Amino acid sequence: MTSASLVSLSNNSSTQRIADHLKNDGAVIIKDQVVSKICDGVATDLRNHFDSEGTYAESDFNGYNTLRTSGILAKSRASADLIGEAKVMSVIDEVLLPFCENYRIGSTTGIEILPGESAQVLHRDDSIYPMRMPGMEWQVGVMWALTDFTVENGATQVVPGSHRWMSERPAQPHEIVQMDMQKGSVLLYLGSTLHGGGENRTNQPRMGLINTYSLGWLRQEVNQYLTIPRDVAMSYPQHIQRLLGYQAHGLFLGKYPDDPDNTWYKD
Ligand SMILES: O=C(O)CCC(=O)C(=O)O
Ligand SMILES: [Fe+2]
Repeated sequence: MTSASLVSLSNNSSTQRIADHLKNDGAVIIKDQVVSKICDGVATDLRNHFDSEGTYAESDFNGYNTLRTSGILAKSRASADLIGEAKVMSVIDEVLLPFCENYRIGSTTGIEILPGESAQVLHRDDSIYPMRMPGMEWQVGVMWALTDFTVENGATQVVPGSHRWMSERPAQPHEIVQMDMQKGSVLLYLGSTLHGGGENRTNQPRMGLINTYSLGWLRQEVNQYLTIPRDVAMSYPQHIQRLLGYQAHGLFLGKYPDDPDNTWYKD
């Protein structure tokens, strides 16, 4: 196994190459995966939400100089181009489909780190699930840069290789990596990889959108059925409906009467 580092790959890299880095290193960046216009559209849609409700989630974990807004598909139609982005989905397929038939959105969260915010505690997003099984991943996190991310303005900190640590210990400073990524670039990281928001030492905000995707037989981090009104969910293309959870896992788990794919369910 090669040693772990965080690499930034060009957007014409193969799905396999990107997935290999994600699995080996615990995280990987794809540069310029979408045009900045898409990010600007999402940022514009979320602006009012950041301003009106962005402080509601303040906490020791989330910070007190960071605005957050969630349930993004109810707030930004443009976000579907990021949440269901084809290349990212193909990479997640490689990581999660060995362990499930389909996967879904766990959470969708806009995060604006304001000037003066300190670094977030390093954590594993999959600690919401009360067990770990070495070699098996529960979820993948995807952080889209909606503005340029820099080491100075709070680019996400990552500890490459930490998904393989067998016991808990604090990361040493030399193990923590922070990399710039331009608007439209995307950081993919395993649910078991230590990471956290960076310190913002500039006078400009840093805005990103984190979406998590978890195995289809796990409970979703955020209950999407009670978060995204059903008529809004149904107004999206089918691949987005599926990601929200409108699909069974196999024939039996999560079945529902009007599932277009599951004609077996007639109860
Ligand atoms: O804002 C970031 O860069 C990371 C935030 C994060 O990891 C989290 O809130 O779980
Ligand atoms: Fe996180």
